[in-house]
Amino acid sequence: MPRYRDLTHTARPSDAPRVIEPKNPLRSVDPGALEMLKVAQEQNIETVFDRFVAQQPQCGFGYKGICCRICIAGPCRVKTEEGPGSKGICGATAFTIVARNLVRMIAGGTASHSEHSRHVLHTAHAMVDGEAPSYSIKSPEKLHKLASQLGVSTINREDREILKDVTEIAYSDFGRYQDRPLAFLDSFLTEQRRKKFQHTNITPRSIDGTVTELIAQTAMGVDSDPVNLIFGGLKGSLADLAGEYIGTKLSDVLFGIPEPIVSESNLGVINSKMVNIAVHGHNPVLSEMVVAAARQLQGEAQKVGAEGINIVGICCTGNELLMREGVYLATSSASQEMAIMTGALDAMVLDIQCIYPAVQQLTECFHTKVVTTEGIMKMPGAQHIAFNAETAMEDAQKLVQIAIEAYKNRDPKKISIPNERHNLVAGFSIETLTDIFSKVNSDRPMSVLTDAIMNGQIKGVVQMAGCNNLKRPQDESHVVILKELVKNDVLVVATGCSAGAFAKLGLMSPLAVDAYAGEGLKSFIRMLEDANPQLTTGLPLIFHIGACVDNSRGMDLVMAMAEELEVDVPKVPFAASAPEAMHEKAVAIGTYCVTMGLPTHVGSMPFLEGSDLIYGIATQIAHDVFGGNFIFEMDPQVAAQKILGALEYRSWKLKIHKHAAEKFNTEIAQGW
Ligand code: BF8
Ligand code: SF4
Repeated sequence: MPRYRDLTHTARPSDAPRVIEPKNPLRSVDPGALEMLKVAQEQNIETVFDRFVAQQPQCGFGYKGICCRICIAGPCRVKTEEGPGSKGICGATAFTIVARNLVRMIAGGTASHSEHSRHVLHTAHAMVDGEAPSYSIKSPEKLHKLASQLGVSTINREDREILKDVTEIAYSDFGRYQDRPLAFLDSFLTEQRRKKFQHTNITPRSIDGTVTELIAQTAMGVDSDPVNLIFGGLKGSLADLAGEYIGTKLSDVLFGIPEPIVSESNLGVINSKMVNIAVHGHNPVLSEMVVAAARQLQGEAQKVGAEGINIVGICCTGNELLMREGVYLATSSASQEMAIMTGALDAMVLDIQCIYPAVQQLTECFHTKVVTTEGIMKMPGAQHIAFNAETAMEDAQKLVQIAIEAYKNRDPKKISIPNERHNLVAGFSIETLTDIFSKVNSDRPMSVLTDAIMNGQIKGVVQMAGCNNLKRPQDESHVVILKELVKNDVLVVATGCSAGAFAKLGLMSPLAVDAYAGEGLKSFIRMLEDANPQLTTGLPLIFHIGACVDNSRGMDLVMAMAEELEVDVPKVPFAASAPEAMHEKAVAIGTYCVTMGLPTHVGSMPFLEGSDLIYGIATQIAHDVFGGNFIFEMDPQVAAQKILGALEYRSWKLKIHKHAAEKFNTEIAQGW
């Protein structure tokens, strides 16, 4: 009998409620947000916390995914177990309706990520053509590496020429007509994953084409086969991964590979003596320019009596700037309104995604100027300045000037900045991690990580990602799971608003290693520090690998580990967790994590409980076919145990298979 049995893929979630204390508006564990919430309550200002409570209880049909609005004969709801009420008007049953709704979420997430990446791609392309003079190739090293991955020649060629070829490949990945796999996706898969995707017929042919196909497949009267629908969704999730990969790689080429950098986080980074500009959204193409323009215009701010200009980040554009420029991360998704409520935020510059329409509504009470910049993202009442690659620096300067003007209208009586800020170290690209490992073993850097797992010093790697979702208190699940994992010697890499939670609460600092890491993890991190005396920042408890699109970095990491271990991904002791998943993007990411072969915890229940069949596919059949599976668990303590169980099972099995292969001089068994 095996010592461990991984039961997570057959387990139902614990009976923890889907929404805890639904009528309690105190829904955060972030002290900065809680302090602002008091101000909001005193001044009778409505926030996301009030609106969450007002929505309770949320629609039971929606929760289960059994409401269909795909055609206007509907909305149809599956109301009974049997008879005409058990189907929609067209006869669609629960499994079809649940599957279609889920797949449309994946298509939405894929469209979102790829639209972001397309913007980075357009900028790179415009730069190559000499039409985006404010941008340059900051990392020729990354460009060359990417070119060689894609089979683009670099010999005796100018960097711009190389980038031109790379952008053309990326464009054809978005909209190719030929029947070929996506070049960016294909460039980093293990051979076994590539074959698995071919055999299961989920290799996407183009990103845009896949999104369109999914919308068509899920339209009224098209696909009603739940398995075919879900496999369509899996294909969509791989298109999502390809889109992310393009975004991450090209952002690194244009703005530099992130390197360890010191910064601070939480609302206390807003400075009452300076002009404060928050960049909020996802796209570094805009925010990098705002940072550059602010550096140039410090003098203008001094003319209006400020000490200078302070750029702070919110959500993923905050993550992008944090890891490349050391820009302070003011706050994360659920507390975005709180930045305005400090009364000291002069402008909020927006690009796309995760931006509450409420931020503009709040400016009725505060002087903050809200400015939108992208054609697909406008807000009634907000100013719009179209941001173009051709005129990027002038546009960014205009945005900064708006903030400087707004500074003059500040009401000192309304200023209330929480005294909450924490030091952190961010900026861990795969290149940086490899570099750090190479100081221990220069021939096989990744073996430093995999050996530590094989000899039991650490239990494995968990990639913590995803949003805030107020079904539980903001950040609580991220933090509870993290603490349990690191106490049990798991190496954690983090992205998005999960990274935001750790940054805001002081967990992303070298000091947190002593406070929270188990002995094995502590000794591993200290060993890396000792081998890297040139790293003046020290190493943090959690390795921040970026924004949500940078979940692709995690996939690079797991591929490198798989290669080092000579196995496919489902055998690598690596798991993913989105403790507070919220956005459609998170559904797409979670799905590709499972498809790539990872145990993937999700802490907010997606809308699939209306069909046992779909639930079973996500949690069991996925495991049989791809080696990855969803672990739906709302209770963070229980979730942490399930994730640990999945890691232990993998390393236990891997050790046995490695041992057997050595003993009998055979290949490592590839089963999972
Ligand atoms: O893209 S983690 S709430 S900000 S969707 Fe949004 Fe979720 Fe935050 Fe980053 Ni990602
Ligand atoms: Fe109802 Fe079918 Fe139309 Fe959906 S597609 S709304 S189930 S009739």
